[in-house]
Amino acid sequence: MRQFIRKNIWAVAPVVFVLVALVLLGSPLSSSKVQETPAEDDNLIVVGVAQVGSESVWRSAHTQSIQDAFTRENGYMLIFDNARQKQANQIKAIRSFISQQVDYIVLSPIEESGWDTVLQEAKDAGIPVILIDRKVSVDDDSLYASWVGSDFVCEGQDAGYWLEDYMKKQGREDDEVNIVVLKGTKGASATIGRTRGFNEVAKVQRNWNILQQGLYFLIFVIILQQVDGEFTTAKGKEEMARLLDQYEDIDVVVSQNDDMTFGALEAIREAGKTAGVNGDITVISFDAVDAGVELVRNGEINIDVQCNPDQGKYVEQIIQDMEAGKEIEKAYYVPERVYTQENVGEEENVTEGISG
Ligand code: GYE
Repeated sequence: MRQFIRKNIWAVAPVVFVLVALVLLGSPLSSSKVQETPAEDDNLIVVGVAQVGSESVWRSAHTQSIQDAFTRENGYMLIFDNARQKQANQIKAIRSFISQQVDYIVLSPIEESGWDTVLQEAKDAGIPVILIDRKVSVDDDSLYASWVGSDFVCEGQDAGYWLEDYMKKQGREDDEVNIVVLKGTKGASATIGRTRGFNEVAKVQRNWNILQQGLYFLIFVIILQQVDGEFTTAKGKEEMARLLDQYEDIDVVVSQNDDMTFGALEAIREAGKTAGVNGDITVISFDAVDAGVELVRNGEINIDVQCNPDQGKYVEQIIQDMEAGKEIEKAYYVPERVYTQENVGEEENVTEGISG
């Protein structure tokens, strides 16, 4: 009998142990305590963000502003995806946000085209999409709720008007001016807008100069050469080196972001030339990240057109407004300024807040 009991105690011991453990820990069979999300998570707004990548200093600041805005303390659960410069990755991220049934999707689209299908899928799932930074070109505008970003055309125009003015001030308005343009990612709103804005101003100058037609008395000549620098320092350097090799006499480089400018400046140095205020080549840049503004201060960059990366808080405000059932605008522009050597020390004179 004793032997029987000893034998059977060992047989039932694991079962008893499991039962005791279940009672002590709370049984997953009888209640849902195990792995349950903390109660307060139920109230968090879940936001899936599809970011372009981390190609530039500007992009890092942009990502930071998003992460600062969508914190737990502010009431959010942020699911952040870095697409590493591939539209296919962004589309995949959006589909995963849809299957996770997030409350909002925030998309910084790498390029403008190719979004109709996936944004329709988000719409069908009832998930509002808010665009940040760049835009999409879709047949149906109702595929996104709103957009927050920069006026890229205006940035390009600012660069063009500055150059026109600079040439006049230097008494060089009658000179031939050879310009090269380092363009950003193909098909991206920043590239399209900055190019369009600058070309608008340049085109007017071109009217004075149709050199090929032999009108030599029309004296202000702009020769534009535009190449892709993909918004990276490495590509900016490579393209600038190639251009310096190809063209003896480059007067101006328009570089569509600071990272490409940093590369271009290296290439200029390596070619034995000088850049900036007292240099051989006038340098126009975009973004105005801290290191860019520093180069304006020391004269290596002539003008840096600011692109404001601090956009997360505005998207967060849009979501709050949507939650409160308020009307929202289709587009919001962030405040921006232009840095030149003359004004670089001055306080920011931009107004806070966005304009619709
Ligand atoms: O200028 C560049 C970045 O879309 C405004 O993308 C953005 C641009 C920015 O990589 O540095």
